[in-house]
Amino acid sequence: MADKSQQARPLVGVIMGSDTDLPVMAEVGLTLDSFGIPYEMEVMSAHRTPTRTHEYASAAAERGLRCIIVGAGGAAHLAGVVAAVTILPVIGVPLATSALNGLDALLATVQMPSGIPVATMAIDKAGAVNAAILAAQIIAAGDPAMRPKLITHKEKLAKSVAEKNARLQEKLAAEK
Ligand code: RP5
Repeated sequence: MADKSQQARPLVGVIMGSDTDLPVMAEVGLTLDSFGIPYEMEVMSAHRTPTRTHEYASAAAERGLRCIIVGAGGAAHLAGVVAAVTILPVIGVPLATSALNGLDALLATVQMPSGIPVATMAIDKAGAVNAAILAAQIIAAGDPAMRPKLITHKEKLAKSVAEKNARLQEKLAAEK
């Protein structure tokens, strides 16, 4: 996936603990692309590159990012560590990269102490997609141009369910 920083100033930081997280975290990029939101993407680790993580998180707000999406698996401390040093909203995506299938990452990401929130998504793909949609909603709070895109997104979802229901009704009618 291309780093969008060359095309437009990134509004969303997307970081992950390892390149092994990329197959799922690529969904964040695809969804941000669908909303036309410029982003940057980087691998860094709360445990393996703590200094880089601290530098990135502490500079993010001043660089103009509006929120940071963080994917990590296992003992997933990355989102919490980032949230500790930025005033930006932090969205955590727990990843099923360990023997515990993401339950470990979910609990590590969601169970933040009072005072340091991490908006924690579902494990893996649904969480990655929803993280990007939540980022769009955060941006829309201060950018009215984003709002029609979110309305269109909801309309597409409703249309797809209506189509599924129509297919089900046809099938049931044919079986009678
Ligand atoms: C976490 O450990 C990463 O987010 C990844 O999900 C997991 C395994 O990383 P690798 O050992 O594959 O680099 O920090």
